[in-house]
Amino acid sequence: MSTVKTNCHFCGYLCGFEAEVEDGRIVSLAPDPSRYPYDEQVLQGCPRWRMNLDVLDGVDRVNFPLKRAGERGSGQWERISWDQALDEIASRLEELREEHNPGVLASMIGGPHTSFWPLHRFMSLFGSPNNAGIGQICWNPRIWSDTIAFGWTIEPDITEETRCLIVWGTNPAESDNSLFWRSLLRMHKAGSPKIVVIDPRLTKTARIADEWIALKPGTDCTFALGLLHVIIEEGLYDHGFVERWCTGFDELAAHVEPYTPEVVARTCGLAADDVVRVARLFAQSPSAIITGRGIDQIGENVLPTHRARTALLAICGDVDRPGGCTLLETSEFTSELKLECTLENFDQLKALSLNRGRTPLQSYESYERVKTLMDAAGRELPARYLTSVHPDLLLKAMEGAGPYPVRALIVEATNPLLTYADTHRVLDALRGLDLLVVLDYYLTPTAALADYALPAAGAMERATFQAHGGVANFVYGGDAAVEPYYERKADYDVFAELGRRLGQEAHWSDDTFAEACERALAPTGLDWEGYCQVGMYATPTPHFKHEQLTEAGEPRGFATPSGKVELASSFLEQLGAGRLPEPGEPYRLCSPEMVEAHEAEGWEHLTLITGGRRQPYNASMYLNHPPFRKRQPYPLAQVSEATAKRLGAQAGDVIQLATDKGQACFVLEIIPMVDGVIHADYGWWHPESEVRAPDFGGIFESNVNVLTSCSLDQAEPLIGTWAYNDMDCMARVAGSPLTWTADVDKQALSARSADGLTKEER
Ligand SMILES: Nc1nc2c(c(=O)[nH]1)N[C@H]1C(S)=C(S)[C@@H](COP(=O)(O)OP(=O)(O)OC[C@H]3O[C@@H](n4cnc5c(=O)[nH]c(N)nc54)[C@H](O)[C@@H]3O)O[C@H]1N2
Ligand SMILES: Nc1nc2c(c(=O)[nH]1)N[C@H]1C(S)=C(S)[C@@H](COP(=O)(O)OP(=O)(O)OC[C@H]3O[C@@H](n4cnc5c(=O)[nH]c(N)nc54)[C@H](O)[C@@H]3O)O[C@H]1N2
Ligand code: SF4
Ligand SMILES: [Mo]
Repeated sequence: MSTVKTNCHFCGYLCGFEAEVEDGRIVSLAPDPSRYPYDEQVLQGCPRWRMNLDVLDGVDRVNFPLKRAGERGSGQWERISWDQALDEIASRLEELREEHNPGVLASMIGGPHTSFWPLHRFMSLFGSPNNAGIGQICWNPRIWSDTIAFGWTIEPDITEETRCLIVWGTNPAESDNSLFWRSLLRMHKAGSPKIVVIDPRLTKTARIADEWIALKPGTDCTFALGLLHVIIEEGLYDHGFVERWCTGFDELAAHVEPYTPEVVARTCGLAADDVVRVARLFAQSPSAIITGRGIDQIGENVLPTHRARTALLAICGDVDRPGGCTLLETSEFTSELKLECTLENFDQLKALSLNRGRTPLQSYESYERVKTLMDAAGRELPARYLTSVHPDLLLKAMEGAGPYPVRALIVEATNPLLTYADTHRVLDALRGLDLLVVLDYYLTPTAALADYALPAAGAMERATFQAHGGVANFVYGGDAAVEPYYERKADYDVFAELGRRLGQEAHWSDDTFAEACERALAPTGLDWEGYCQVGMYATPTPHFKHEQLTEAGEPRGFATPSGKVELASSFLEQLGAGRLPEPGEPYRLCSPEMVEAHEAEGWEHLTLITGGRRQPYNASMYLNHPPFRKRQPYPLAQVSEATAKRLGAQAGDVIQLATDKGQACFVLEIIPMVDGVIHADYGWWHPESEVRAPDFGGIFESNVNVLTSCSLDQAEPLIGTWAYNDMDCMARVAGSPLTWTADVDKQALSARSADGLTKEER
């Protein structure tokens, strides 16, 4: 028996564990607060960590490489060796590359479940730019907007000095119910900083706020322009910082002039005084803003909202100072950019990029321009995330609508039939491929379609190295506790072995992921053992970096074309876009004809928001864990009391939602939220059923992405962000029950909606 330090990977914290290992198997786990995040309570408050051993050896894990034996999706598999699987995949990829071009291969990833640079390195060296992921609807708008405004990425810096914290479109009580949620509770109890929650729903987080701003979905940019209007008109901005460090202030002031509190209140469904109060609260410096997918997933409004956010921080003097936000440091360990090897093949990738001419910011061309600015400032941004292919363009290429065919796909750590937009379209596209390889823990609905379903090693079977997408000098994680069980392989090993078969040997000299991480860490002077002992490498981030003097005796400033914070963006102007943030239109999923026909049959036309996080699940994962299913047995949709009345529905009724794309059903819950809006859960399927054609484990019953779309026609035009919020749908009480609803306890449902907080939290 030995005791080994290792990590959980059920969420971004990667909490430290001590594992008791006997004969290569973990027999017990205990929290290890001596390592990151150094907090016993994180583990105590977490419903998931005890599940690690169940998942590690769960009965439904894929443990051996599987090859499709029958028709695609028939559920018939043949167990094969890794050598056979990788030899066959490599030779098929080589054939396809020769027949077409390297872009013939695409990849899809999901949330941050593993390190994705090995896949990206493999893709770069293969010569394909076609990696798709969640970038456009998650990380990229923030990274791009910060880079355009400040010349680098920022992170909120919430300290005792912070006067006001805006929690914007994020619900950490459910999505981050550990460390950050507990700090919010502490702030709430201390009465400082003042907490403003901007969310159409009265979430658990909103309940502890000083101000709950219940605006209509998608009106966030307008709201932000209203805040700027008040702050400028009342002269509450930081005159010194604006004069010394900002460009375009007069333009911005003129631009926000029409956004009076009254005008803004009408658009957002608020009172004019709400705008004024929040503006005055936020103008007390320093103040901070934390954002989430509430505003990352509102289609056309995403980039403008983030740009207005950068302007708010800048004019209030909250940039690069304690209590406001920090400009992150470039990593001393090897950057994501170097690890992913994009620069090796940059011109070829650029030439084949499907985004070319379609999403001018999310493109190799824009990346190149940013890179010139970054090089001068000694900074590096990852390229594969910021150039990732738009799913609409990728699906078109798979559908045969050019500009060249995409015929093969590697799916790593994602379940696109549940989590990508437009399930029917994704299903048809994946079905039509020549080669589909899925690397996952489970035979998910997506894996059920694969030609090769490959068994991924998970946390504790592989090292972890969480490097924040490469934009900070901060990495955490630790070592594996055991070798992978059965024949599972760590993601790195799969791509290294595939790469070596395809002429990439020179780039895969490290035998294991841990060795590759050790090499990446080397420039910091910390060795692998040291890293695994403390669980992290980080250095303090100094403030006021823009004022530091260079060797030439000049202040460093900001890495933008003007060297200042760009309130009006010259970078975007060069792309032919507006210099200032303008609100956009909502994303429509129902055609006027559909609305008319459904209304005639008694359906209601509502604004749709989706995927609000909920413990204990994570997207489409853990539905196979019986204790979790007991805790939350069915998918929910939420409306306000008034909207429920309009629908003629009560809590616990089954509600049917429809768009031009399809339909999905949920159990209704009534909560305080904006009227005329419905919020539906995401990720729901039935892992307990047979996962194969035609319904792939029940993906057509309550899968909200059957309703959604990623069409570029309505997306934000620079990055291509589509929508998971601020859409529309038709809704009515369903005529028939759901397979889930045997378990609905109507009384518990109405009691629960009264107050989401526990006694201690209140
Ligand atoms: N339990 C659990 N935790 C998770 C995950 C999970 O699946 N389950 N997923 C992880 C992942 S991948 C991510 S990206 C993070 C996301 O974490 P968060 O960004 O915190 O996501 P949510 O908790 O869904 O909070 C988004 C909030 O935005 C609100 N909203 C919707 N539309 C709008 C709008 O138009 N404007 C505004 N202002 N608000 C709006 C919603 O009501 C919701 O409360 O969570 C991570 N944590
Ligand atoms: N409608 C709607 N759609 C959304 C969202 C929404 O709010 N609304 N949110 C979007 C967001 S922000 C995100 S991040 C995505 C999340 O989308 P996904 O990441 O696709 O969601 P998961 O269901 O968590 O799928 C993760 C899969 O990875 C597997 N896995 C876990 N760890 C590993 C690993 O280490 N290696 C490998 N190879 N596999 C692993 C799991 O078994 C699981 O099947 O969904 C997006 N889609
Ligand atoms: S799921 Fe829980 S234990 Fe695991 S990393 Fe997240 S907070 Fe830590
Ligand atoms: Mo995400």
